Amino acid sequence: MYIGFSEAETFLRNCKDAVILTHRSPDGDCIGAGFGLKDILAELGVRSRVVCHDVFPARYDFITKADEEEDFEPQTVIAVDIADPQLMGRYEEIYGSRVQLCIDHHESNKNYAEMTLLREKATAACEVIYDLAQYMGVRVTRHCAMSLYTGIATDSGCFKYDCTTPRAHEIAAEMMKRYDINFAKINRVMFDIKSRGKMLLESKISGILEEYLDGRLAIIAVTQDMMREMGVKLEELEGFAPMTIQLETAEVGVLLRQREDGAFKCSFRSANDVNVSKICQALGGGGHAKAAGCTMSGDIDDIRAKITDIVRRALDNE
Ligand SMILES: [Mn+2]
Repeated sequence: MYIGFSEAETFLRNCKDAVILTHRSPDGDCIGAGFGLKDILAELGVRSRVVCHDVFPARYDFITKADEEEDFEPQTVIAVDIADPQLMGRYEEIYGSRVQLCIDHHESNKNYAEMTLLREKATAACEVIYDLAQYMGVRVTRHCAMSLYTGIATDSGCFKYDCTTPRAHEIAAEMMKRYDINFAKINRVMFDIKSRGKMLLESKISGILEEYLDGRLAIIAVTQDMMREMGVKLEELEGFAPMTIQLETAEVGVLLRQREDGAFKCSFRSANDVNVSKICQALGGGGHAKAAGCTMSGDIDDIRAKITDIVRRALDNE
């Protein structure tokens, strides 16, 4: 059932001992939304714990390492920024079918929760959570503001993707004025700095970018062997997907990252009009019109062929 702010407020004010689920391969938005919501629940006197299938990357330590974990048996299950229970990883089995409240902004949301607060136009789940906090009149702490800002900044590509709403800028401005957040440092950590391995990989990656369909499709495929060779972990390749559509002819770009189990995590980006959310939904995934993802298993050449075929058809239908 889709709900609005007032039902979400009633639910949050009356819940207790909540587990907050974030998606696997966690990004700034699900991490910021999870910990931002945890702060808001704390203001309401509700204990909560943020969980994820994967370890939170170290660059988010300023968000994730803020307080001591409390031990309790969850009575409430909340999901943030999770369009599909599959994205919960090992938590799907435990909580996937009993999520009470989902707060999300993906048009591909599967409506799997009892109640879903979905704002498809929002830049980030963090934008929805900030607006909800304002609606509820709950105090937003500086840590909460930094968490939510991080989600909005990362999902908007530092306010430059066209999913960026006027509201995202307004919230960023409010956070600068009211909470004195260190936005320059956050953005440097999120967008500018990289490990030496990643810098080396970046130069290597420019060399392995493959062009298909007369350059209208660009694919970068990084296997486990390559990651080992370069000394980088899969999560350090977060943020490489936009590189695929830096190629001036590219309409669609795909970053393929091989997981340890052999399957490929596929991150699609659209430069212009191709809706990659639709493509990814056809491949069992989902996301946004210009940034979406799915998982594909099998032989890398077959995956390339399948992607080329589906992108060709999407371009033909334009
Ligand atoms: Mn998001």
